[in-house]
Amino acid sequence: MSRTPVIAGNWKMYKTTAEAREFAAAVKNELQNVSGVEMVVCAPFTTLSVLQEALAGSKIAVGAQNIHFAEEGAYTGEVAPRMLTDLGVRYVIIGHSERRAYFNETNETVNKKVQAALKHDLVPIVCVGEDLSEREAGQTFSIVETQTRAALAGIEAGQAAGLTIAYEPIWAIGTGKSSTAADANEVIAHIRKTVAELYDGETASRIRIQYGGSVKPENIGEYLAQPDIDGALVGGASLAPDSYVGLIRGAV
Ligand code: G2H
Repeated sequence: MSRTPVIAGNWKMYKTTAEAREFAAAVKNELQNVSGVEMVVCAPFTTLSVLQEALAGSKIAVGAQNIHFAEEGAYTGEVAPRMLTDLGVRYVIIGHSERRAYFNETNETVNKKVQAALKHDLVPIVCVGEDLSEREAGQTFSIVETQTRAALAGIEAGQAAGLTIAYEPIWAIGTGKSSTAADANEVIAHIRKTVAELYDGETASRIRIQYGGSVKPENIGEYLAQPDIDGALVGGASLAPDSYVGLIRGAV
């Protein structure tokens, strides 16, 4: 089955509302005629509303970088799924390694967040990936398999097929060191095999699995040429409008 690639920018903790508006104005017309690729920008909560407005009428969807799993409640500083859908947000990154490392996210909270996102028709971009010591110990496959199984626990096949997984080896994030396309494809194929074991071949052939970690316009084509890689989650190289446009052009 052919899967439409998803290219998602992850702005992390960058950009004010004015900078977000400027970005949207610069990319909107440039990318108006693009087809065959889904374009997403995952922005800080404070710029989501402005981006939704500035990108209205374009093919670029807006995503968040986190959610809380509760419907609402006394959770100071948190944002509920329906607060995102209220803005028209479509995607949400869940379990990024920076959140696992700095904000105590676990496989269990990732699963709760995936369930909450799906309940509200948000498309989760679920991040998995090993760190350097795990890679050197030959544990890459078992780490991503454990994370994938945990993230998808209790999720039905139909819903699993519609979500996106991002394989991001932690040692390649923001370091300039990227996994080779062939190595990334091998790990992603293993994640797809895990999905097939959890559900069935049909679900595994529909779910989209991105690569993330120092992707840029110059190397995105190599990743997307691999049979199992269905797009990219891009941090640093998604911030400048020219670079974001370059990523999209490199993907089609
Ligand atoms: C990995 C990636 C985006 P970068 O975190 O999720 O960031 O492309 O800067 O390595």
